[in-house]
Amino acid sequence: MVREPGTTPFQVDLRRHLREHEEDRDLTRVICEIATASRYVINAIRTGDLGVAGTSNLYGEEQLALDVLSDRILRKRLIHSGVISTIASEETDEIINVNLNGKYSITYDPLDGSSLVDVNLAVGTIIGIYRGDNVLQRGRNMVAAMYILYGPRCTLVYSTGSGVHEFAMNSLMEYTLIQEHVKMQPAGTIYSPGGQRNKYSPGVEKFISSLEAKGSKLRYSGGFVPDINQVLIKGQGIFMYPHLEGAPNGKLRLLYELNPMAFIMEQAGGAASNGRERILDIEPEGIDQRSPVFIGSKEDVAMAEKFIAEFG
Ligand code: FDP
Repeated sequence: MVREPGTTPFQVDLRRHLREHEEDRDLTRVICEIATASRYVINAIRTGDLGVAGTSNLYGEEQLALDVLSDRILRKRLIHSGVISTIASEETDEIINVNLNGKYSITYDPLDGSSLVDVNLAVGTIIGIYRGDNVLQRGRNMVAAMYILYGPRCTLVYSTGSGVHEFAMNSLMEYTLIQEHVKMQPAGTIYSPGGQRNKYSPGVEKFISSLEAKGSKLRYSGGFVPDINQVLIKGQGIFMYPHLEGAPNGKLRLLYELNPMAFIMEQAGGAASNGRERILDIEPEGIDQRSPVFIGSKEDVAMAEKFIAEFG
């Protein structure tokens, strides 16, 4: 549903938005369970001890590292939904069969960028949703993707294949609509480059030089979710974590990180490539597969592909 200008979109909460879009009831349930789980994750991030797994807190209780805790919170809610067949989490890196009759399967990174929590930078949760019991398939088969960004504000972005919608958590810890149908401009003026530049291939180096030459500004936090969110919500620019000397597949994980973000970016009119082909077309060989990524405004991604085709 496209809302008429002049209406008050901030009144619309996530469940109502899904209902208005006539989403499948079970899919609505999954998305709402994840939204509920994120309340506990944000609470853990904001108030939890910054201990490492296996140590004790002030009260002598054993602590869980935040990423382990976030994984447990999400897994519990997903299982509780009753409609999940299979889950694969970046934290455990194994496929867990939950319910033979479940309608959906989930890939997730419960707390991406967890190494940034101690320096108080933004982190996030990334989710990919497939119909059926198979998580090891091309990203283009996904039926929905979402992420939650735990920053100064907590925001949730989702797509079920008909546009990208942004919500913010209010004082009651409910998500209310900020904007519908987020759109990417064809070219951008910000860039967010991961990895070490002295390990870039000649093609990537030339691409970066071309961005600098056109006056693009560097905008990089080191957290995949906030860095992607910046490009998406500004509606322009490019994030990349390229192939590096000694790391031909880059760093980021196809199933847990790249496919959901590629799905969302394409839904917003942007593009996502490994430098040679669409991220969503890559046939995964394992759940821990990594891939280089260039994601954002279409023309910027096409330019990266052009430099890589020519110079490697
Ligand atoms: P982190 O290792 O802190 O969890 O995929 C994880 C990730 O962070 C991304 O959030 C981020 O974009 C990337 O790794 C940063 O990688 P480098 O450590 O190579 O900078």
